[in-house]
Amino acid sequence: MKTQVAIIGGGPSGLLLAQLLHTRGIDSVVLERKTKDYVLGRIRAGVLEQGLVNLMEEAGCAERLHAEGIPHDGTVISYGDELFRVDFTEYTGTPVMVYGQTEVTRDLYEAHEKANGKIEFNVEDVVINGADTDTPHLTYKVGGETRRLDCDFVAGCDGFHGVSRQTIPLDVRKEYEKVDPVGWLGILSETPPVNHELIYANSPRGFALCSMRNENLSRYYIQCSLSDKPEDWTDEAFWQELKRRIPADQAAKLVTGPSIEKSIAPLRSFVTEPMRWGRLFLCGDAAHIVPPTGAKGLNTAASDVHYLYNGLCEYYENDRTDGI
Ligand code: RFL
Repeated sequence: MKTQVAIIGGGPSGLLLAQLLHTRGIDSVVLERKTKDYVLGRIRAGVLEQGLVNLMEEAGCAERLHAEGIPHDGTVISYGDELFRVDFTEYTGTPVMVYGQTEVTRDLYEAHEKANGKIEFNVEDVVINGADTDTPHLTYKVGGETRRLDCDFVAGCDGFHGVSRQTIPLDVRKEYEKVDPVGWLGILSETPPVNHELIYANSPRGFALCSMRNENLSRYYIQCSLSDKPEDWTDEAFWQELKRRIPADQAAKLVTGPSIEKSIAPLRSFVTEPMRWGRLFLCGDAAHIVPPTGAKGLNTAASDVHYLYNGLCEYYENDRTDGI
């Protein structure tokens, strides 16, 4: 098989890139290690900055986002019982949009399917060959059968645990990492959010975040010990601890309920360079991750996609290489 841009990873970076390239008539094939259901089931980001919203519009995938997303003009920081509001719209001129990553991915997959975009699921053993030549190709397995994909460029959108970054030789690659000595326990519950904007709470008992996905779906987090397991925390224990970390007036109106998802994420900051090696380009979590506390990961991933997409358009449309 041959394509112009081979995309490894069918997460938001990979699918967004594929969809944007499609709008400009540039062919791509996405290779995804997991099943579609698995990818669409992952609960992650929920705060979209304007740059990502613009890209979703450009990709023709923003209709539902505008209908169902909740624009937020600001956010609240609390310390003890004190609240301090930061007005994004006043300071930056743009709000952020609360819309789950699961929904972003779903919209991208729907658009990709509609456009007859090429994607292979359940791929194994992806190997990037000749990334430092003008004729790279990938080999991979599906159901035990080895396949080959020739391409002009490889976009490594395969997240932190993918193969793309590992392909860059160690004498070229530099990695910087900081692992914070705490965990980040998050739950999702079908309850109305405690506040109409996010509350980032600094308390002597540890950090907490009150976030949401929609009017009846809340996402709450508390800092926990790195050795904790999600099953160590009953829903009741979680709610009690959250209430101790947020201002009393917020705790009093917090609506609790059963969790429908509970997980602990490590808090890690990581960046690798270079992000380009020959014809291989890293995008998103493959190149850098930030702790989910900052709600930045998906947005920085989208920024990478923006630059790579524009560089590739310049290359294919105007025969220019300065963009890439
Ligand atoms: P992803 O989402 O990890 O997708 C990578 C895809 O590549 C596939 N893959 C492979 N495919 C083929 N061959 C291989 N060898 C492969 N290896 C991996 C994987 O199966 C997967 O489908 O990376 P991508 O696309 O760069 O997207 C990055 C974002 O997912 C990530 O930055 C955000 O989720 C981070 N993040 C948040 N970001 C925000 O901007 N706002 C938030 O509010 C926010 N909250 C969060 C977050 C991340 C969290 N994590 C990771 C636990 C909350 C949490 C809890």
